[in-house]
Amino acid sequence: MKIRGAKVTVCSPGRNFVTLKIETDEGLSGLGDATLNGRELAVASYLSDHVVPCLIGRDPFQTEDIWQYLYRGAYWRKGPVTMTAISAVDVALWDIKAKALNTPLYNLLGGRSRTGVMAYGHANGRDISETSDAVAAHLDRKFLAVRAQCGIPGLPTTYGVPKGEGPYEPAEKGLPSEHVWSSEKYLLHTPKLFEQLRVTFGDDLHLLHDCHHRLTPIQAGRLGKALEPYHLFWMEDPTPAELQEGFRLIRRHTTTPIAVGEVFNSVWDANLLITEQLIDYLRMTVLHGGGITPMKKAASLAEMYHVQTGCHGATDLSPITMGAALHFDLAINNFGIQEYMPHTKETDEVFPHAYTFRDGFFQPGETPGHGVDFNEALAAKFPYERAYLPVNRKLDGTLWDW
Ligand code: KDG
Ligand code: MG
Repeated sequence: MKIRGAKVTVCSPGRNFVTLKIETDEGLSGLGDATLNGRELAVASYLSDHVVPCLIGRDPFQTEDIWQYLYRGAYWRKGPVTMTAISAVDVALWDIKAKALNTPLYNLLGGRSRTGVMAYGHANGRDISETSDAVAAHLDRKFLAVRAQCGIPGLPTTYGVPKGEGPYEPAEKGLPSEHVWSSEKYLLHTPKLFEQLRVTFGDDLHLLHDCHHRLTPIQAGRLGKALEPYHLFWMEDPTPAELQEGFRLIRRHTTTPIAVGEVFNSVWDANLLITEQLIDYLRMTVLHGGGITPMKKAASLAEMYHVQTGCHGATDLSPITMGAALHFDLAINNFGIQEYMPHTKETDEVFPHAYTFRDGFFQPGETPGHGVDFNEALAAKFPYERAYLPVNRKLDGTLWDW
């Protein structure tokens, strides 16, 4: 079998997605997601202008060699644009291979290691009572794990909290909006949220929280310590992770488990975090982490150091990534949890998929490949729309992490 061609499509059925379809001379095709929130067109160009011409005529079964060709062969290594593009190719090739062998993808990754994939949903609210209602709504839908975020008194808007009606979507149409931030107000308020959630919902529910890189390590240590009585499943992205050593300081002060890595694109972003056991969950995905090929290796390294996976699964990861991630989650031994945010109805129609959710767990489905399709005709009705993540400033105007 040979790769005959590949096509990149950018569409916006509610938000922007970049999709790669690789076609073979035997009529089989595979799909990969190449979406990089707010930088979609850069990855589309990287693929069509620089990668697709190099794929023609190659054997799609050579997933390892093609991955190395695109990674080592480019000379310029890593970076979110490069690694998202490589991932799209890698996931599409694994999809072709599984389809050719007429088996669901998880069978090529080790087979089933569990009966289902536990996922957490997002409960957001403008205040503690609204967040509490959102947690209750997740329990009604049988979620066993919920991430809780809420507005902070004294701040007009907060990350993770929808501004208007409807579900939360991190990117906003047009140029970036601006949020205001105060770590001091956040640190005072957040323990009150979790105290109330434990009083209302008891001890069994898994509760998670995302700090979104906004704290210094010592502030993160303080928050983790304050949250210990509420035994969180994890505290996510407590501090920016470019300085991996910074997590030593957090670890010295708290036993609250730490998850990090949704912005990582290589195992080299997490080597110290893993080998020094500075984190408990690695959030890197098959999308931004370069595909299934390197994620298998990253997960194996993590397994040796008691680190589990907790793949990023926000709305800017298309259903193709969700499908591929669920096969990966089902197969590896050190799976921890999978994030889930519902896509719009239009997105689900553009990407019909085999995965299903029931009683707290996802199933990737038994369709050969990763089980996610792409309706190109429908996608053409939703052209690209400029959209960005908001930027974040401290009360005095200093640009801060968001
Ligand atoms: O692209 C960025 C979003 O996916 C991110 O803001 C969502 O932090 C996030 C999360 O944990 O899902
Ligand atoms: Mg996050």
